[in-house]
This record gives sequence, structure tokens and C-alpha cells, in this order.
Amino acid sequence: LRFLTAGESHGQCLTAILEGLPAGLKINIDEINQKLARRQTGYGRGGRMKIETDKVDILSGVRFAETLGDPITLQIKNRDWSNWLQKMSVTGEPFGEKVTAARPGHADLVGIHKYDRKDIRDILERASARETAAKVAVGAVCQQFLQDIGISVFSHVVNIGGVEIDRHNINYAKLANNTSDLNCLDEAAETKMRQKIREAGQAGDTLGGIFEVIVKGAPEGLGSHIQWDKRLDGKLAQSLMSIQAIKAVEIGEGVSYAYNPGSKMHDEMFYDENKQVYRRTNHAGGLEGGMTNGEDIVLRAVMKPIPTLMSPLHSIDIETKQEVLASKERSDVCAVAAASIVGAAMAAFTIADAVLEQFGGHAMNDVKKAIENYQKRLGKR
Ligand code: EPS
Repeated sequence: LRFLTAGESHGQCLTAILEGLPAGLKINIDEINQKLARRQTGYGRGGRMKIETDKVDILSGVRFAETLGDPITLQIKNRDWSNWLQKMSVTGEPFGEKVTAARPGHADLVGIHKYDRKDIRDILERASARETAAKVAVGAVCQQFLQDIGISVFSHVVNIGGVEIDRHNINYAKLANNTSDLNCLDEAAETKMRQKIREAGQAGDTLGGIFEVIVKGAPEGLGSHIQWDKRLDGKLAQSLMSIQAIKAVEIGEGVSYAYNPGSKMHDEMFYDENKQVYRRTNHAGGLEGGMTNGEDIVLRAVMKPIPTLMSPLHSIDIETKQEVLASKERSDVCAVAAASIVGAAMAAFTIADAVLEQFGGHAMNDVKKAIENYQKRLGKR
């Protein structure tokens, strides 16, 4: 399974090509659009989200609401493009003012050097997290594949700007249809998060945070210990780390392993006639030896505060080399809730890829048969 995306933030559209899903998977476009709408919500989002209403067009690979096994082309139009027709024109001479004051923490400066450009817009347009809409569309299709074989992928926000959820306040049953616009399951923490975002916005500042992805129903044995690039923990880490603005990824209670002895951290095994081998804890986050162990997969990702500050930081002008304040663009104060939806999408793609690597098949029925046979061998119902 693989995908590519294309498109600039203020260009005509975003496009993704997803290749490798089996034929015979039912596709529900409304569900893809619901995920796209969910990614657009979030207290702390900027003016752009009032312009966009993301909807997917499927241009290939699906007929009568079923996959054909062909590459699937997904397209999301940028409604804002109509305001950028000249500045983002494919033909003609450069038009409009150049962006020349690089933002610390952004791709601006290195991008300009590496790609030999004179206008930071040539870099920021593609570095922009607008591209994550395409990732979510891809992930939403993968989530439909996973759902069909009993695997569900959820996410929720656990920290914004240092305001942390209290896990005692959380009802995990709400993961499936959480309507909070911060995608947070702890109402008390959410109120404080809003306050924190409001204060940051007023100060011209931005906030990052942490989201958690939980995958339920993944069979034991996805990924492999035998080679570095087969380890599913590594692949999942990359899939989250590759999301714009992510600076750290944790698997299970990853950081705690540094502070506690083995006796406290490794998940002990027990035997039960019905459950067979089971564990009472899940510190490992469902991954041991680079393979799923049948427990929930739990991942966390840290998002940095967005680099576009309305009270800009010290920087340099790429043209004059003078010390200036970084450029200001319309942007978000906080997009951790949006990133949490992207995180679930990227994890879904990676798990779907691992399923197909393990069970193969070009037809949905063949994939299901292969999973059934495998589960039978393991003695699972
Ligand atoms: C972004 C800047 C803002 C965000 C954008 C990501 O866009 P604009 O520059 O048009 O105001 O709203 O996010 C999206 C457009 C989106 O769909 O999530 C950036 O610089 O990364």
C-alpha cells in the first residue's frame, strides 16, 4: 500500500493517489467527508477554516461505491484558490509581494537555500499543514478497509500548551463519537485548554500539545522482528513523525521506560481458558519486538506550537540579510485537535499496509479468508 499527495496550500486543489487496496471494498464518501470536516474543527483555528469546506471527489479506482483494485485518486478543492489566482498562477511572471522574512521553526529558510528560491512562498505553500487534508482523505479510506476487518482507529487530545487531561475523567467509550471540537474527552481539561488558547491568541502567541492514537482489534503479529524496516513500531513512529509540526512520538508508555525498572514496566502474561494468553497492563502500547501483540496499540505524538506568530520572533530577511521580525501570515493559534485527526489517518494507513503485507490478496474476500485462517491457527475466534 502506498500513497502520494500533491498540491499547494493556496493552489487549485490537493490530490492523493492511494494504490494497493484490494478490490471489493465498499467506499462511503460521506464518512470520508465527515473525517475531513472533523479535521477542520478546533478552537484556535484561524480564518482559513471559515473559507474552506473540505469535500472529497474520487476521480478513479472506485465504481458503484466499491474499490476496483486500481489506484484511487482523491481530490479536495481549495476554495481559497479563487483569492490566489494571480499570486499562485501556473503561467506568467511573478506577481505580488515576495515573502522574505523567514519564520523560526518553519521550513522557510532551509527550504529557500535548498531549492534555490527567492520567495519564501515557494516553500511555505507545500510545507503548509493544508496538505494534511489529503492525508486525512487517504486515512479515511484506509479506516474503511480496517473497519471491514474489525480494526478501529481512534484519537484524542491529551495535552494543549501544558494543560493535561486527567485520565480519571475519561470515558473511553466516547472515543468512537467524540464531538468535542478540541477532540478532548475530559471536559474540565478542555475548558482550561480553551482558556489557554484564548490567552495565547491574545498575546499573539501559539500553542502545541499532545494527541494519542488508539487502535483496537489489530490481530497479533502485524510487523516483524526480523529486519529494521519490517518493525511496525518504527513504521508507526515515522507515520506520525512525518505529520507537519510533530517533534516527538511515544509508543505506549515509552518515556516511562527510562524511569522505572523492568519489573514495573513489562506487561506480565496470564492464562485464561477463554482469553488464552492475556495481559493486565499495556505499558508496551500493543507492540513487542516490532510486532502487534493483540493489545490495543497506543501511540502519542507531540506537536510543536505553530511557527507563524502574530507577535513575531527575531529573524533575518533572506534578500537584505538584515535582522528583522519574522513574517506574519494569517494562521492558527493551535491546531492540535486537527493534528489528532491526521494522526489517526496516518496510523490507519500504516496498519492497513501491515495487514496487506501480512495477508496479501487483491480481493477483499481473499484478505478476509487469509485473516480467518491465521486467527484459526492461533486458536482465536
Ligand atoms: C497553515 C496556515 C493556515 C492554516 C493552514 C495551515 O492557512 P492560511 O495560510 O491559508 O491562513 O489554516 O491550515 C489549513 C489550511 C488546513 O486546511 O488545515 C500553515 O502555514 O501550515
